[in-house]
Amino acid sequence: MKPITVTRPDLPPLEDFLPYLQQIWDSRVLTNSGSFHQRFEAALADYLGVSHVSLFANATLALVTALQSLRITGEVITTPYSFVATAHSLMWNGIRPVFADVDPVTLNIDPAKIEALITPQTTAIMPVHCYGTPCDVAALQRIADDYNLKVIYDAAHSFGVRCQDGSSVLTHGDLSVLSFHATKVFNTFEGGAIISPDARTKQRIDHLKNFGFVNETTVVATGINGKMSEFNAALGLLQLQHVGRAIERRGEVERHYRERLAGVPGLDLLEEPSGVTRNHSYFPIMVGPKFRISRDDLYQHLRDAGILARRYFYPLISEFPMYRGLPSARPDLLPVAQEAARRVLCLPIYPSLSQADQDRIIDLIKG
Ligand code: T4K
Repeated sequence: MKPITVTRPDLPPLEDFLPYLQQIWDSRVLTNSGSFHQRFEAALADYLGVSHVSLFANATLALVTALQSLRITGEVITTPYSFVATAHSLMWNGIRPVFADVDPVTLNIDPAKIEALITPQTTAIMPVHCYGTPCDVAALQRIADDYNLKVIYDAAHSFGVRCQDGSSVLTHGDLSVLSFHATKVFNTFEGGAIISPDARTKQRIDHLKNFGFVNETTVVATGINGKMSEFNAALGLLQLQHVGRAIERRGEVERHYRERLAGVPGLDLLEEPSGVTRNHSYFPIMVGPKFRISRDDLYQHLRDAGILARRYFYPLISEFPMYRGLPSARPDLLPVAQEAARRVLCLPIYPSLSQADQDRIIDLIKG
């Protein structure tokens, strides 16, 4: 039997994409801000309800560039409970990550833990809207305002997420970074974007992602090559037509898990944030000591049956060799993140997951 993976990319019918490819073949414009790049940027801004989008080849390059664009240096306070690219983007800029523990309900950075970590070297906060659950953006902004810090959101999981007031979660902080990786709710194979609040910031980011070029002969910064190609942009344009339905279908998968897994002894489900328009990007369960087997035994039990659930995010970023020597990486300083990493298991969730397969996963979990 074919394994069931934690996710399976959603793709449009191939024949719908062929006319887009034909246009690329005809024009021979493959990259460097061609017409698909421009159209996708505009369509995406419109879809997401934001004013300025800069497309990137992936979210990691976008994070590195976001930090460059705001000239962030010194120390940045961030979460250990994320994908390693969050902290790596700091290291690529010679910035020291300072890990703050997470909130036990949302698993996002806990604003109450931040102030004690601020030093004269602190220049910014880099929170993650983990699993697409919005951070406490108001509390984070208050701290940033009090201490004159920038806020750069790693919004890799947050495509299409809207706050209680209906605004896009991407409009908070100084910059937000999206990922369109194959494993994300919305994919362009590889891809990412920076959402900026104004045209000047977008312009600086657009220079930085194109080697610092302003025109044929002027280079204003030590930029990088972070551009998205026409292939990825064309796919993104087409994917926008389907993503609404894909998110709806993910919602149905999540509802079914919640119905059938509610009340299983030793299993906790994350609270659904009230009033938030969600994207159902991940479905984490927290396996506690009262569950009939350990989290790792459950992971293996599912694997043996061809169900490839994943432990996002275990190990914590702060446990990897390049981070574990940092003073803020001490496990006893990060008890909530430690426990989440020990307990979490992300179950398969994607639009084409059949109810029969889902029921098989649930039955295996329930034993
Ligand atoms: N910040 C955060 C908070 C992130 O979560 C991420 C990425 C980033 C930043 C960086 O974004 P990018 O630079 O990637 O745009 C995956 C992804 O590679 C990574 O993008 C993602 N987070 C992370 C949470 O998950 P792996 O090592 O688990 O991927 P992999 O290859 O094991 O894929 C998982 C499953 O997905 C596979 O078992 C099968 C399925 N799959 C995967 C790929 C790549 C497919 O069916 N098709 C595919 O093409 O990291």
